[in-house]
Amino acid sequence: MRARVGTRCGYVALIGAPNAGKSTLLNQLVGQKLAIVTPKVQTTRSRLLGIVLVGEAQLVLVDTPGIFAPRRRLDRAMVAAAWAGAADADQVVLLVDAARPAEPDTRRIVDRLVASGRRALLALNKIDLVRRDTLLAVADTLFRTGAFEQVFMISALTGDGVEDLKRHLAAAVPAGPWLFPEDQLSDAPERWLAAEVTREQMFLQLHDELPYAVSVETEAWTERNDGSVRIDQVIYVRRAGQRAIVLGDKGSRIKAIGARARGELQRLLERRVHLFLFVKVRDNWIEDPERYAALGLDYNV
Ligand SMILES: Nc1nc2c(ncn2[C@@H]2O[C@H](COP(=O)(O)OP(=O)(O)OP(=O)(O)O)[C@@H](O)[C@H]2O)c(=O)[nH]1
Ligand SMILES: [Mg+2]
Repeated sequence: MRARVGTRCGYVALIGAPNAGKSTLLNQLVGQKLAIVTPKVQTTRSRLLGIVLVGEAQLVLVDTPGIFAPRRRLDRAMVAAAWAGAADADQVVLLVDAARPAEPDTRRIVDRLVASGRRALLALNKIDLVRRDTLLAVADTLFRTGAFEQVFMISALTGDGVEDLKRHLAAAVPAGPWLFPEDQLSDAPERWLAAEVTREQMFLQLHDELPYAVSVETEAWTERNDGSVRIDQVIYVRRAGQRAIVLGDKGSRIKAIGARARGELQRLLERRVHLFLFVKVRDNWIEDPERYAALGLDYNV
């Protein structure tokens, strides 16, 4: 890397209740879709870095799982990953869905921030859905908690207000050398991003509890001479009945999932992709330490 003067660099954690728009904001800030986004809660399961240059500043954005009251082991591991992301960061941005500001999850996070004495930036998100006077009232109520240094009103979806936040972050991270090469977008291996793309389709195309019973891992990645890549993935489900639903009538569901995921992968990798999906029943994947390691989560929390 070329030596530069006047550089700044820092970690910026994006935290918030499930569905607040953290992953959408990460993608908007990076200018490319890295993190998967769905209308369902608890889409993100582990930390993902998105890296972006703003003038002489390198922002290392940390997308985290939504913070909620954990029950299952997987939920506890996700919440621990979210708070760990915040603890390590130079700046913390709390995203709040402006249309649902009174969510208990948001309340809990604000209380914990106040207790820790750590001040965050408030990003009131989804302003495209809310009337201006309502927004101001919501911002005022949240600001009075004392948890925040400053308030930003944004739409992570349309990009409204995001430049402002980006500039503020660029000025707020500490002076110092960049931690990543200037063309690096993420710390996530392509194999992991590819598994996420398939998991996104599971969330979009399956209903009820099923997306939460699913885990996806890339098993093999084979470069072909013609420049294309063959990707083999395993979709873990917990019961035989779930496998039947994922496969669908005469394999129609898995075919649709594979077709959409393959399209997304070709866009992400910018080349031809051959995608092979296998559905395996592993009743206890949700209690299996090896699966947690594959997800980048800590099993023992
Ligand atoms: N209208 C509107 N929708 C948004 C905005 N930001 C995000 N969304 C939508 O909100 C839903 C959740 O977005 P995500 O980015 O997945 O939210 P998240 O906070 O990462 O969710 P988890 O990973 O489940 O914690 C998706 O349907 C997004 O398209 C916004 O500014 N405006
Ligand atoms: Mg997310």
